[in-house]
Amino acid sequence: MITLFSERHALHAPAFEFFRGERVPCFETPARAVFVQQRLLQGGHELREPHVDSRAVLGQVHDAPYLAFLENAWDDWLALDADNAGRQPFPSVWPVRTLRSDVVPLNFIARLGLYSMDNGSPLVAGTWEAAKAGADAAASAAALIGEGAPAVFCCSRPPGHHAGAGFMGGYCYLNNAAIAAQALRNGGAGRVAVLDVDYHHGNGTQSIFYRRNDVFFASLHGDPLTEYPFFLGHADEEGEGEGLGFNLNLPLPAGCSAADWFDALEQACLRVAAHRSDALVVSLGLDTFAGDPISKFSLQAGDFRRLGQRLAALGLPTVFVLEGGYAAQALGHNAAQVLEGFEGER
Ligand code: OKP
Ligand code: ZN
Repeated sequence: MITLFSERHALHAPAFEFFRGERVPCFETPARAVFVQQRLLQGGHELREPHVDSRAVLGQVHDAPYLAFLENAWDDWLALDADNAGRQPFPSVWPVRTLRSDVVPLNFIARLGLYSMDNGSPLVAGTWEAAKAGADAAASAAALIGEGAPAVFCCSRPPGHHAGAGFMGGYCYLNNAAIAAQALRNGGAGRVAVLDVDYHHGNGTQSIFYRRNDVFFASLHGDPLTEYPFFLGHADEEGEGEGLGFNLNLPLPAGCSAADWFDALEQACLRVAAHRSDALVVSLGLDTFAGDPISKFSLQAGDFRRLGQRLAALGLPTVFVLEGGYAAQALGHNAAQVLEGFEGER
């Protein structure tokens, strides 16, 4: 499968995140993309550089003030203190209920909170450039689909599906799946479906399209009652206004079996088919793997092949976007199973 890969992903290599109240090494590492890149090269897949600048579509998916903050964040951080070069900033206060989010503070950490949903998205010097490379891959994938490619895989990181129009969160900065979907719309697809199979609910993607009927969003994920992102992803979220009926959440209990997961996948695929989309975007999180260190589903490599086969049966031009998957050594093989299952079925 045509795979888009940029070495620029490696510019985002934060040292720490917070986990269970402690500062620990990041789970979301450059090695993840390198394992996938290497396995796909071995498997004979064609790797290409992203060739489309996503700037215009970025402005359709994300708010301008958020984009400006993210692009300039590192320079602003350094301007405060040259020693900040060796420090990762984290937010510590957020404008939740009763607090105002309409006045932008001057304080950097306060602005970081305004433009974040959690403290789970470490910022480093290369964050913008790496995230932008992922967005460029998403826009490039849509362009290739427009030229007739049957399927394209974006081997990009950091992931994107938790990032909303105006905020980062959960290791995500720019919403690559939403960018691919919007770019497909711009390229002439009347209707697009986004299917999110990451372990975690794609709250950012859902919220970006929640009031729209041209992009159907479906997700199967760990129940937010117990699993991140906790505050979105319930079954009663069906869309709003014109978007009512164009959002489907299938929360599953942590620890559920592969059989239960495939039952939910089948429901999601039937709804995707009913939407009569012209193209499909798959938020391909592989943290549903049994060996994942932060997730609690139990898929094995063979299940990922079956996932690829089921997606191929939808018969749609498809953009795959890499999201989560933190068993880094297994990530290349698991990703390849999806892509090769998909191609074997066509
Ligand atoms: C991203 B993706 C917060 C750490 C919590 C949440 C997991 C993010 C998963 N301090 N991390 O959906 O794979
Ligand atoms: Zn995830």
